[in-house]
Amino acid sequence: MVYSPGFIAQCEQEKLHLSGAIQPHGVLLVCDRQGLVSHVSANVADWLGENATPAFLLGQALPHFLHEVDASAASLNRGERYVGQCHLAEQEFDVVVSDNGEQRLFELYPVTAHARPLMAPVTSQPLPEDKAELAKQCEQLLQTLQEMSGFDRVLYYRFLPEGDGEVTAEVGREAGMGCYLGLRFPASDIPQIARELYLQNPWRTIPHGKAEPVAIVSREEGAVPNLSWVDLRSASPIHVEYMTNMGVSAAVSLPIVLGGELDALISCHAATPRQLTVSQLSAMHAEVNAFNLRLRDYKARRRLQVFDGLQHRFGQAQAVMMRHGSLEAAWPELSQWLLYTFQADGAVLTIGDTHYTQGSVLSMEALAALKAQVGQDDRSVWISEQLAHDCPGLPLTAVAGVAVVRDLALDPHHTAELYLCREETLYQVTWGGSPDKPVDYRQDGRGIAPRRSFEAWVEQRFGHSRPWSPSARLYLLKLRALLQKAKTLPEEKTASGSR
Ligand code: BLA
Repeated sequence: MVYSPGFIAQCEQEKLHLSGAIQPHGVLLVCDRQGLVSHVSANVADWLGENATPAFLLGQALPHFLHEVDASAASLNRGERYVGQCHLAEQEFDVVVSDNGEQRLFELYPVTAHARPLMAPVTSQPLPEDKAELAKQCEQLLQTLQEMSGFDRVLYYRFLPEGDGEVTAEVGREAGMGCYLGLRFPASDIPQIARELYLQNPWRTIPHGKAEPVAIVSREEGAVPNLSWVDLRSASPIHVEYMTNMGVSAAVSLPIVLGGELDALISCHAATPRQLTVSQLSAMHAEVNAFNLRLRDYKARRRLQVFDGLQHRFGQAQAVMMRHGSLEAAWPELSQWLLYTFQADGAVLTIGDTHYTQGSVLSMEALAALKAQVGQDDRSVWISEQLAHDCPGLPLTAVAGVAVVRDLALDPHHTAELYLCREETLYQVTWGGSPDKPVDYRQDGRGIAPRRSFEAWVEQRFGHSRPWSPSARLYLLKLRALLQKAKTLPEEKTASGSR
């Protein structure tokens, strides 16, 4: 996929956390370590009373009505948040307090009585038994979130290893906002800096994309506070334009984090502006969290099952090696085991200049060229699922992917290598709009704008094999150890026989 470097740089350079502005549905007050107000949003008097102007508040102690919340949040560390309430005259506020390492930030959200929802109980579900059950629970989660939020459409947007994302579940298609299920979107639709922020926050809300941002006024000129943990932070103009192109006015995203990495984003869309209260968001977050924990446990259990299965298979391979005593003799049986266990279409064993083959393999010419190229690499296991790309110039036919296990040294005079081959698989990837055109250049020359078309766009991918699993490398190392150990068995037998 081709993106212009200038475009990537422009997206990635936007310092979202230093935007110097907030969205207008709340008020921001920032205190320095002395407890004096260092920044306020310019709309502060609209909510706190006409005397509470930035000029009046800046440099003063934190206003009295925030003291109780401040005391409750006393032990906050950098990046942590505390949710509380406070009153000023007749007005009630939800207050989210966070600490950015230099300052303490108070987000105030005015609450109207009718907006306060009943807390939905966290749905209790059993640990899913299989993939189908997991998918069902995921869809149920989206439905629950749609009911709790009143948003029109909720998507489960799953990240792929290369950073692109795919919509794997969707509810609310009947809202008439288009169907995104099964579509893939390029990594650049969510810049790295935004992903990092989603990793650190329980939700991100943009209740009214087109609402005019409110400037943050500083006591010291030019000092902008770090808003990494402040949901009120203004929305990126380029993302607002993207939302508009999608027909979306309001968005809420909730991250799914696994092993410290952003695995997915649950994205709620509304066609008209829509604001949720902090307690509604907290209740939604609790639902997402409960699902996240089940997903984590499901994956851990699946890994254990795969591991147990492989332990069993490796036991079989060991028995084969014991029966035959040498790699050469074991090959007819061992190669069948290899194809089955590693889901390969073919396998080649080379011992010195001799080749033993099984199934669909690389030509001898391609093998020699590959051997020369892989010889430069000092890793014991070398993997490719796109040989034409990774080793240009190889005379390839059916095979497009290979896993090489190197240095199965038999003795100082004979080295052995194993090649597991996978044939080419034709891939079709359906993108939400052409991935080669993630942006349009503005006609007025003011730089880039997000893409306007989300129509399904089909890409045919050539030269790929089915991907090797992330744990293939580990299992191949285990295989290498097993084969190296097994080849010494005949000697051991002799040794024990002569005793
Ligand atoms: C943020 N982009 C996002 C977010 C999503 C997407 C989910 C999180 C914020 C939110 O909740 O809206 C992308 N939304 C999608 C996709 C689907 C969807 C793919 O519903 C599919 C159905 N965006 C661009 C380009 C740039 C860009 C070209 O398309 C860069 C110049 C930037 N996207 C961008 C930025 C944010 C973002 C800066 C962060 C917005 C913020 O948090 O303020």
